[in-house]
Amino acid sequence: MNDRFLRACRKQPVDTVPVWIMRQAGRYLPEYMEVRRQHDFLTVCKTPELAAQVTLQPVDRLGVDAAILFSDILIPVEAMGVPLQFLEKKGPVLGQGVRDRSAVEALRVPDPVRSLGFVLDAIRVLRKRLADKVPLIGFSGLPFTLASYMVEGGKSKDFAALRSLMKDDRKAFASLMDKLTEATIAYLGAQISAGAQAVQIFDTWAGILEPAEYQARVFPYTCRVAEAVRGKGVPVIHFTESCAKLLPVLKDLPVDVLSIDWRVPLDQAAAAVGPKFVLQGNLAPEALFRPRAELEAAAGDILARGRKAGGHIFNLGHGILPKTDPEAAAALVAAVHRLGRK
Ligand code: 1CP
Repeated sequence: MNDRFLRACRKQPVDTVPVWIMRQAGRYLPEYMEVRRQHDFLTVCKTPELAAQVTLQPVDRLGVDAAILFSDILIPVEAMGVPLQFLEKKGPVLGQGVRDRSAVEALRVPDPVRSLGFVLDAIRVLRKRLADKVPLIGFSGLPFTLASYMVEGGKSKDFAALRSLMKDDRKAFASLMDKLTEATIAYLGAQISAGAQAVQIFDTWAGILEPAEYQARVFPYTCRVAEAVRGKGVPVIHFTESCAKLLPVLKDLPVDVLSIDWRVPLDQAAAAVGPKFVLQGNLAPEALFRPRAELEAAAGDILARGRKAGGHIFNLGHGILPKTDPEAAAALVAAVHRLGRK
């Protein structure tokens, strides 16, 4: 088996730097668009056979060192009682917005085996089909980012409703975070029992908060999730989209890997968090539009900076963009394997 990704997560020696790509299954792949012409996004997520099929597409085409389950961080919110739709141009739409105590009280903490069985089935199908070719990563949103979608009722630019709930009803916000923490721990535990070999926890929007507020009102919940998951014996990767100013807080996270967005040079991130962490990242997704020689030079620069960290897993600094040429993505993977050789 190609286990360089798991070995790197655990700081064991590797022959070359492992690489996978955030959102590696998705709209830039013609074979994904072919599946999407016949099925809407939620149907793909909820049909284990289809979810497994699109998960494997980038593994076959790009030669990445890990597969990541095809799903979405918002899938469990439906099981908690919030209606979920994905509209073609608008993105996710979630009910009326969970904006007061009674709406928080109405949320369920679901049993993932009963209400999210399709995700667990997809994981089981994938472990069989991958036959240990590469490891399978499971994932979940973290309470704060899930809360942001639930409170706003969808994507947001200013997070006004979330900010007012945090300011005006501290108890309701804390109780929402509590429920999401319990739900997330159960969901990730079920993914690991079904066969996920590592998990990535996404807190995409944590960077909208000041570090002190993040530390007091979000970080403790993230730690609860990370500790519970780590207790199950698989590596945990933490991602936030704008991590620079949070690094002094994130350096105390009980996780193995910190995924760094493209705004912070990887060696600077390493200096901020110390050698305890393996760092993941962090090529800007736009670099894949550059001529091949420039793309390789940019990858080489990131590999050099990554040598200053406690360990390095190559990735983009955020999700791959829909206009990316799949050939460029394959060239990047090959370049990382070549240039990262030990
Ligand atoms: O039209 C389509 O086919 C749907 C596009 C799409 C895809 C391919 C969405 C809608 N989600 C996904 C898959 C997805 N989302 C994965 C699959 C595994 C992979 O290949 O990486 C993962 C891990 C996610 C995670 C996710 N969804 C995050 C966290 C990571 C990040 O990018 O910051 C977030 C914030 C979402 C919400 C979401 N789902 C989809 C959209 C368009 C959005 C963003 C909405 C917004 O801007 O707020």
